[in-house]
Amino acid sequence: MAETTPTVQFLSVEGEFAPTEAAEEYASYLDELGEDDLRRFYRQMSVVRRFDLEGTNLQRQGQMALWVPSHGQEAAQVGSASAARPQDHIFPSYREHAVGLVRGIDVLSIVELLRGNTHGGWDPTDPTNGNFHGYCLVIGSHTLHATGYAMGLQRDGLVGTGDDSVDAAVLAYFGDGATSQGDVSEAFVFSASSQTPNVFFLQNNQWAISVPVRVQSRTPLYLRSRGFGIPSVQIDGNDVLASYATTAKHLADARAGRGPQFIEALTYRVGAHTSSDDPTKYRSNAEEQFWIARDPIVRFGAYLRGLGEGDAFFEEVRVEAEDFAADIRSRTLALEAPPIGTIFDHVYSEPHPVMAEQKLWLERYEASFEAAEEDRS
Ligand SMILES: Cc1ncc(C[n+]2csc(CCOP(=O)(O)OP(=O)(O)O)c2C)c(N)n1
Ligand SMILES: [Mg+2]
Repeated sequence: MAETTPTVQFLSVEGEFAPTEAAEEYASYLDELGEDDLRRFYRQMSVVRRFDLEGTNLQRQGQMALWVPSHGQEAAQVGSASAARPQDHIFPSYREHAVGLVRGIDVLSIVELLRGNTHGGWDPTDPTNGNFHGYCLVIGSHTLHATGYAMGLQRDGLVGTGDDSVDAAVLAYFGDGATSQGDVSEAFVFSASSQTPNVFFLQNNQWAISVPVRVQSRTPLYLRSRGFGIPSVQIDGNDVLASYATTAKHLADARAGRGPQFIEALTYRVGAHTSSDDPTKYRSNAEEQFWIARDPIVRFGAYLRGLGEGDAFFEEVRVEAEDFAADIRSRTLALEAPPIGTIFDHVYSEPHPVMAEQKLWLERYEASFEAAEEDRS
């Protein structure tokens, strides 16, 4: 069945512009892209690739409890996120570093989150954070949050007005493993029932930790949503143009009030699931090499070279990515531990007497060690 799936792809593995038949209906969306946009796609994918490497290194050097690699998924993320408008809302899972970068968050806040310095990382209500909502580690649950949020947009009259600066949609990212969660099916039901402005963007990176996608689903995952009445498409997720064009179209449909849409982006998690995982225990080197040969950045670089981009541009991007990583490193090393009492600060949205009491107790308890230390010296 998978062999006959009509996948949307614009760029061949070698980086030549060779749209598949399924790509034709999306081709006009590429007309919106100028040369600067194409260069920005390459730049952002490269910067995030380097950021991801720095995150991995910093975790190994004891600077973070955990790191979640995004290596390999840059095209799926940069293309789709670039198709969103400022007023759209984004609900990520936990691997969407490139999406966060495109939406304008300071990605150091991802480091702060995974270091345990903050609870949420960034404030999604801060206008500088591009409506990029919090990372969600409870698999699939945020597809329900995204559906609820889209219901709100609908009820606030922000869908289908015909005004490009007003109409909004919600873009939710999740993984192949998440589709096995009941929450995702429930999100599909509610979204289809209310015809909410949702685009469900699945990054099928072939693995849910150590469980391969073929075990989780006997049919291609893009077919899943159709049983719920949600139109769907499968794309080459390592082709940034396919990711951009399909998301642009389906977000436009959602904003216009044509209901929820589903995109399955075929990609690969090249690194470990997280820094706590060792993928050599469950997958083969041959499989990894198959996907590394389909690297999204190498492919898009070849395309840009074909358009006439030269060494100077690629060197400039390399230096920018290095500088970006160096800046992340120095700011990470300068982070200070937050006061211990902050763990109680956001348990309730409003002040709570029990939390206040526990916070005071913990602060006194911690201070007692300092007092004991002073007595000894
Ligand atoms: C509700 C829930 N069940 C189990 C887990 C443990 N868990 C963390 S990541 C993961 C796999 C998710 O795979 P997928 O959705 O494909 O996303 P990917 O990590 O590949 O991006 C699981 C089972 C969890 N975090 N939440
Ligand atoms: Mg996965």
